[in-house]
Amino acid sequence: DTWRYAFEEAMEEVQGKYAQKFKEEVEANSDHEVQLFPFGTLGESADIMEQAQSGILQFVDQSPGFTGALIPEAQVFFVPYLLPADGEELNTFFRESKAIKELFPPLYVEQGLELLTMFPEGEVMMTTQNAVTSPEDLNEVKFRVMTNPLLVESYQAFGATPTPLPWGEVYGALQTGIIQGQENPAFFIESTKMYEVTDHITRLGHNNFTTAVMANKEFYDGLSDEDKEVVQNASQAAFDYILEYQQGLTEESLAKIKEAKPDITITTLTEEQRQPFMDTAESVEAEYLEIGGEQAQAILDQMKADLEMAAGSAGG
Ligand code: 6CS
Repeated sequence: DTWRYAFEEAMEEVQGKYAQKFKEEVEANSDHEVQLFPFGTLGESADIMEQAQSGILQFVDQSPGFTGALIPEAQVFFVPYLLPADGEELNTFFRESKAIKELFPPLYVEQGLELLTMFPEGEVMMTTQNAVTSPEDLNEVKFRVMTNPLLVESYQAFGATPTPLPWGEVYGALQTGIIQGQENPAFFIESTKMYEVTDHITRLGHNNFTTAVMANKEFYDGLSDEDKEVVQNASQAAFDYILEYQQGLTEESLAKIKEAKPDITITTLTEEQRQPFMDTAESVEAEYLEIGGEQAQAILDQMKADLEMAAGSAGG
């Protein structure tokens, strides 16, 4: 069979690299073929998700940034400063999280999806047209966020005017001044040339970009045990590969940006400058419990337990 797999990024971006590895593994270990559909070939993130739910696609990569309306619990990834900045710790969390492996899958099943994996795509940074060192600097800044209610809350708490938009509209909206800022990991800022339409990059350490890969549930349930194993093994191999692939990627991407645009500023906020942003975490977390669905509390508690485990094992 030919299995169709769509994702939200280009072939040579992180989701594309993951998908290529998944394809390679499936094709090496079965008679199936995987056909890849990068961003733009089948529509926006919301479109490919619908196609995966309806079974037109067998696999989809959609980030929780867009899954919030469908699975409100997935908004937990937008509580600021919840995920650790440390790479080792972060990877351990994603590798072993019980929230991801046991609590999230039934929520995806309710939407007709088999959750295969979640993985990090790098430290999220702001790129803006004016410099940002405090929430005051975001006053009146229309800041693009993914279409996720909790992310909107978070940027409101940061002092900005959050503007949810699908990805395809972001470059143009910055160019025409409809928005004045957006956030993304460094590799994506570089590859999509966000630096052409913004002048300042701010690292406030508030998040890491999480994404998720799923299969259509009916399709997955209909596979033989052998094929299910092929899919699971390919997911695991691609997961290991993508963490490895990203070693050093943030700094390399920032260096490329600096080379392409020498007068861009790249500012890492000090602890003191971060404090007012960190102070919003409590209220955003409370909001998550309000709007994060029935399992919000259970997910948050388990995430925190998983993060503590990751902190312990990475340190020791
Ligand atoms: O900001 C976005 O919408 C996009 N950012 C990344 C890193 N991947 C896909 C997503 O659509």
